[in-house]
Amino acid sequence: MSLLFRHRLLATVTRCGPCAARASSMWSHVEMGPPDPILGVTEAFVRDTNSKKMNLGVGAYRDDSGKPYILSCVRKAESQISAKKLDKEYLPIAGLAEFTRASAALALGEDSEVVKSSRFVTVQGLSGTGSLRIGASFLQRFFQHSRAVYLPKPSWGNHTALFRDSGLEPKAYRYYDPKTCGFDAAGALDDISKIPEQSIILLHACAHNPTGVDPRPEQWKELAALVKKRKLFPFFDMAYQGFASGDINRDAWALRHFIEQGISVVIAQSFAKNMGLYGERVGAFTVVCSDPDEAKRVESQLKILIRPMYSNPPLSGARIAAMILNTPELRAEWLEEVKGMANRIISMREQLVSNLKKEGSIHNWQHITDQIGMFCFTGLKPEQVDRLTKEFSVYLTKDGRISVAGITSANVGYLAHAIYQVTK
Ligand code: PLA
Repeated sequence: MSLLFRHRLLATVTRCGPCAARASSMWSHVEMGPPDPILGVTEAFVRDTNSKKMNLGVGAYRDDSGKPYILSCVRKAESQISAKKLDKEYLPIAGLAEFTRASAALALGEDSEVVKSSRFVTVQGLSGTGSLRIGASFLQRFFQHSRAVYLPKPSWGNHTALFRDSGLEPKAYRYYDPKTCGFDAAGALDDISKIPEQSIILLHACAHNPTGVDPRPEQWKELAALVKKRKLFPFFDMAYQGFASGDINRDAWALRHFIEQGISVVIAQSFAKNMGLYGERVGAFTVVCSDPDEAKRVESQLKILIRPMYSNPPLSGARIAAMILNTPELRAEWLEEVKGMANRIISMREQLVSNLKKEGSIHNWQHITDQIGMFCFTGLKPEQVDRLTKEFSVYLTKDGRISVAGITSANVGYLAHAIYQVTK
């Protein structure tokens, strides 16, 4: 039936119904959807006219004057690229080779046996989200054992929708203990030991979002042993390499430990945060394989998945990241800048706690400094979050997560005052 004919038929049929005027339109059945739990916070923030307003919703790094921060290595890479007067031809389906190779080596380690023996494939993705999505589609098509993906509870809000929309079934394992505002090691091990064998398990490589709580190395070892014993298949989401400790190798330790234990993994990387390339959408998806031949076959199928989605990835951000990763001076400068960002966040955590004490708060806020990475899971209740927003124009997600990267020396006192007022 032609589309036009179907439309007319629908219009005729519905015109006889009770809500004829409304139903005659093509999209009358489309209901208003809710705003995004994270990006919707920014929309509300933008509408607020209070000069003291603070956006601690989205995890976007700000400098100490509250401004978006463009890394100096990024500026230099951009001008070097511009001087080369390069063309703007399509990239290959799998992306810029100089970028994907360097990205894999960054995650797996320069001396990684996997890299040296070429038993991996990395394709460029649209930042972390797009790389996760390629991975989810690949697993949906080729993972033979199960549809279920076990996510830590809580996890980044978008994980559930992302895996569900890719045809997988998100489920959960215990991760966070609200009583200690820390890692629920016993709960996690207990739940993971009951996950059906050969299921997919999602792990945050470092700087867990939203909690800021990571397992300690000996806890990671226990998790790896259990994952191996239960033959689970880990999907590492690595969106914050360098942001947890300021050291890219330290932040990759858990991922590398799993690989050293002989566990097969896939990895989604993002350069949004650690290079400040948010809007450039630079990321990568890697499958660790058993040999180079398998890697070639997996690559061919990844390309078949990508081609009808967006054909090939964008050029400019990948060029910037590749130049930084592959040019020793720029890379050295980048590592310093990552450390600088991580340190400013750590210092804001300390200042927030000392200001809360100064306000007279009697609560134990130690978790603010114990937690790591971009976020702090404050433990604030939804009513307290509402008050922070309504009375103080402090914007954060409903779950009480704050992006510590959005706090500055100038507004940390105001934030502490506001938190004190809603928690005293
Ligand atoms: N994975 C995790 C764990 C993340 O926290 C984020 C971003 C991504 C992947 C995807 O990032 P990318 O696509 O921009 O590379 N989380 C942010 C932003 C920073 C967001 O929600 O989109 C957050 O505020 O949680």
